[in-house]
Amino acid sequence: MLDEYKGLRKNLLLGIEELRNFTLNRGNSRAAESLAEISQKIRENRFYLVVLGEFKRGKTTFINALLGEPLLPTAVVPLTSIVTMMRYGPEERVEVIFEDGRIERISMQELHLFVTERGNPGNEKSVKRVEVSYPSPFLQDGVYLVDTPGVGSVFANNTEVTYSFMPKADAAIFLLAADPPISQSELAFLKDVRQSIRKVFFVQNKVDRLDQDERIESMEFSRSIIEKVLGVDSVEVHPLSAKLALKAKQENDSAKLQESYLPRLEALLGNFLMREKGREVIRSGADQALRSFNEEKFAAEIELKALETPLQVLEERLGRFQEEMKRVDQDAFDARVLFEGEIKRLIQELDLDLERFHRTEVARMMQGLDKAHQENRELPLSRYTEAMERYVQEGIVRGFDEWLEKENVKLDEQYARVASRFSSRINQIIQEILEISSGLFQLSLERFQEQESLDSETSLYYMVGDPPPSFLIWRAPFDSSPVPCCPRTSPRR
Ligand SMILES: Nc1nc2c(ncn2[C@@H]2O[C@H](COP(=O)(O)OP(=O)(O)O)[C@@H](O)[C@H]2O)c(=O)[nH]1
Ligand SMILES: [Mg+2]
Repeated sequence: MLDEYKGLRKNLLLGIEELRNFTLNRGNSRAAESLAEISQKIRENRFYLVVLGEFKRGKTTFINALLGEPLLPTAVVPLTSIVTMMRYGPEERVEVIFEDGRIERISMQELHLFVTERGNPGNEKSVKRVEVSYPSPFLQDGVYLVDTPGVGSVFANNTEVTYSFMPKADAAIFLLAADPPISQSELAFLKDVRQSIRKVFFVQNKVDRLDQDERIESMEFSRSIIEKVLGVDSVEVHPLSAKLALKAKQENDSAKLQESYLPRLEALLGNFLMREKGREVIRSGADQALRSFNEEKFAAEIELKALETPLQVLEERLGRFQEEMKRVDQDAFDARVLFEGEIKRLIQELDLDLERFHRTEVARMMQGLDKAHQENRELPLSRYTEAMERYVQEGIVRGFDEWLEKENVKLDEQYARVASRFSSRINQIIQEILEISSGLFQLSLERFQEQESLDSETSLYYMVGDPPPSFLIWRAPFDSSPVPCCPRTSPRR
């Protein structure tokens, strides 16, 4: 068994090396770099356990709870904007790896300047990732615990960072929150996760916000919806209160720790890692290498075809292709203008809703805040702060969450209506391009058969964040401009 495993691993590494040489010879340095990363990961037997979920679900708090220290910054607003990898090291050490390959050692206190939206807005510091070494037993034997930016917030680049990491992951912990329950956009994200990652653990965090009956009901609700959406019948959802778990570990309070459900989850993850880690590292390495191989094969096939075709014929075909494409471009442009018009109308409607919310609810919240201040002003400072924080959490954050949830449902419905009208038009255009190119260049169509679906896979996501009032960001099929309120490309693998 061990020999078989070693043989498999050796052959896989040889295959990846051969492929890497091939990509280097073809001048594809990006593919070569990514193959080198895959190979290093297999050699070092690294296992990437990635924590995924929408913003504010408690991903970072969960990682802190697993490690038993509030190491990574958390907040009530979307905070993490960079992939942070926690790995084993005999002492605490933080390294920032920049896009250009530079590595800078920083202190734990400086971490927020690099990994948060506030400290590093829109990733202006060009950080590729941050690696934190920490002497936690959970991280021993090559386990990397990966914190990702939440998807679905106003910061679209956060979503893209998470999507680009997903294909590298060996297993995922998908965090939901007990309150609010699972949303449409969360389900759309989950479908994408399942396309890249085989093993996903579902965790329902923040169960401390619910009583026993509500907790059971809400977990059952999430379970049945996930099963329906993924078309499977054996989903398990694990309860958790990451916040309570972290507090319990810091206070060394074992009764509280049991109440947080973390020990059960730790045992489950520990078991899984012990049994499956080696196999999963090989399996996901092979998957990634195969994807890379298919891409190279396809590119080489095109080159070969071009070499076999006489130059004159090729130029003539290219000319015809460009002519045809001009017409298709015009069609696509018209569709885009119409679609954007519809989206603008939706945004205006949302702005009106927001204005209404501002006038009524925000005014009510401010009155509540004032009232809480009046009621608690005589208390000592620490109790005063506690009471005010409680009001902010219960009266304001919760109020926003409820409004967002309702708005999300309404917008999802309206967006789905607009999207279904345009998706068939887009698919027609894609089909035309495929037919033109396959007719002229005799290329196999299978590679392109993935059609754009606006209505089922795509949804809009938004958040009331720093840049109000028009705060929409779309996962739509056209533009990739990062400006809020503009249609943008749906992040894909
Ligand atoms: N009540 C409660 N709040 C939590 C829990 N876990 C996280 N939070 C809070 O949720 C907010 C977002 O947490 P964070 O870890 O930054 O979420 P992330 O965006 O998913 O990384 C913070 O205010 C946390 O204190 C939990 O188990 N219970
Ligand atoms: Mg976070």
